[in-house]
Formats: sequence, structure tokens, C-alpha cells
Amino acid sequence: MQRKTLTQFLIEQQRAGDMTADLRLLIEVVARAVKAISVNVSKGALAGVLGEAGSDNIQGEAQKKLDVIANDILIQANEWGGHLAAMASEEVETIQAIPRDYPKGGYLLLFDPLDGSSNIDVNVSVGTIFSVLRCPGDCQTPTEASFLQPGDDQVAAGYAVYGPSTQLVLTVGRGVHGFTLDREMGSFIYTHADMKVPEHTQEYAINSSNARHWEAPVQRYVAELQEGKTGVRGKDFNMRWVASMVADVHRILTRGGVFMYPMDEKSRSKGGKLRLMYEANPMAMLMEQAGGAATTGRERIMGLKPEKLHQRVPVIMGSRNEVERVTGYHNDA
Ligand code: P6P
Repeated sequence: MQRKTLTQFLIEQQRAGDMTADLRLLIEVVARAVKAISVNVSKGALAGVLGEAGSDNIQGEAQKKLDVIANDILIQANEWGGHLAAMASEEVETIQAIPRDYPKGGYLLLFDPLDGSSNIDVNVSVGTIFSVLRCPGDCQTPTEASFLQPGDDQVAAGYAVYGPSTQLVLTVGRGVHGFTLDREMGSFIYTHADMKVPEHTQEYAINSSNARHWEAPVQRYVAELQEGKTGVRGKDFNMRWVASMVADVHRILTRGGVFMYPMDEKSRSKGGKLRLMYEANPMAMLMEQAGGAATTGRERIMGLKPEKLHQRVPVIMGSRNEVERVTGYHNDA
């Protein structure tokens, strides 16, 4: 099979009218930034980039050196291109304005620069998640309110997973497409055309140490999975929990499953664990574009009207039949 690069794929999408030149530039620039993050992540201890940065992020979480490195790489890569009106990052409280020296464009880029960074020091897969919105109204002076759009308004979403290979998975609303980094050539090769989440699955992902804090519908659902063929589900299930959302979601996009970080008593006061704007929304767009589903347990994630840039939500996403079952249990309760 002739190896198609990301650039060729994007040019063909632009030619087909599925994306603007600026959106193509945005994705190319994010892909280049992801390559630089991959280089840093894969050096690990050799580059002195492991461990704590000695600072906390807006979430009050201790930042890893690589969190800060990845954040800076994404900001510096995107600020000069003229495709963005502003950026927002999990690692920074306020929105990131485009420096005066550079032109502004019509897109807003949001990202979690290094998701799952607690896994960095133990050499387990981590990732970068990004979401693209249009800047509404006057793009000369974007504010936080400019970003507070529902997930349905995303024009693109994707992630990079830094695992045994570095893969970039993205959607611009025409299905989900995966690329694998050829390190020798330094280019992303189109390796996963039109990824689909299998409707049925026998695999689920949840941090079971929180079981006593879950709401009844989740406790019921997980108990049925654990009863396996001796219970109402009539088949056995397997459990995986990487504690890197990108790695868990990538596995589900590749072979099915359901990912859950539901509301629990521990995180209720914060609204949940995962962030809406740059974790739940982009992953929800990918899941729906791949034939899966994504809800809070009670409503579609991409229908939510955001109130705050860093707000958190409960997340249940993956194989459609499983998400509908869990959501049904919530609505029954
Ligand atoms: P826990 C990583 O910190 C993250 O935001 C997601 O990537 C991951 O799914 C979740 O938190 C892991 O949370 O409570 O299992 O450590």
C-alpha cells in the first residue's frame, strides 16, 4: 500500500472541501509539536525531564517537568501561524493570547498537553489531547467566554498517544483517522483509516478503588460486569485501567470497550474528575465520529453548555450499547 502521509491526507481533505487552509495548517502545526513532545517523552531520564517541575497547575496538581515542556512546545508552535485567535491549556489558568507581533486567525485551540503525566515517571503511555473551535464574533479580542461553546461546535479534535509507537488520531467531522509516526522520516503515516468503535465489547475501564464512592447506577452496572456469565449479562468481561485517558480511549477506539470516570462522592464537589473542554469534549467527538457514544451518565457530553474553562464532568464513553445501558440505569434511578 502506498504510504500516505498526514500532509497528503490533509491536502486531500482540503481539496474535498472538508477543511480550510488554516485548519490544515493548524493540524500540521499541532502534529509537528506532537513530534517534539514525543522526542522529549521518549528520552525520559536521559534528558533530565522526569519528576516534578516544582510548580502547581490551575487544578492544584503538582506539574511534571514534561507537563511544562509539552505546554510550552504547543504554545510556541502555534502562536506565530496566524491561524489562531487564542489558545487554552489545562496547565494554565487564563486563556493564552496571541502575541501582538503575530496575526490572528479564526480558530481557538484547547489542549491537555500531557495527559496522564503521573505515568511518566513509571514509563507508562501518556498523551496529548486537543480540541478546535471557531472564534465567535470579534476575533481580535477573544476572551474566556469565546471558548465556552458546546462540544457539538468543535470543528476538529484529536490526540497523540506516546506508547510503543507514537500515534496521532484525529477527526474533522468526517470519521476518525489514525497516523503512526515514522521516526526515521519524521512524518506521520496514514495507518488507521476510518476507525470504528465496535458496538459490543467485553472490556471495561474504570478505577475500581472508587467503587464505594460511585452512584448506584454505576455500582449496579459494574457489579453485573463482574458477575459475568453467572449474572444477567450472560458473558464474562475483562477490565483494563491505564490511568491515562488517552491510552484507555485509544484502546477502545481500536478494539472496543467502555471508559468510565463517573461522578463519585470524592469528586462531586468539583463536578467530576475529567475536564470538559480539553478532555471529555474532544474524546466525545472522536467516539461519536467512530460510531460510539459519550455521556455524563445522564446526558450527551457534547450537548453541555460550558460555564467555566476548566470545569469537570463525569465521563462514560465507548461502545454505544454499553454507554446506552449505563446511561439507561442512571435514568431508571
Ligand atoms: P486516577 C490522568 O491524571 C487523568 O486525568 C486521566 O488521564 C486518567 O484517566 C485519570 O486522570 C486517572 O485518574 O484517579 O485513576 O488516577
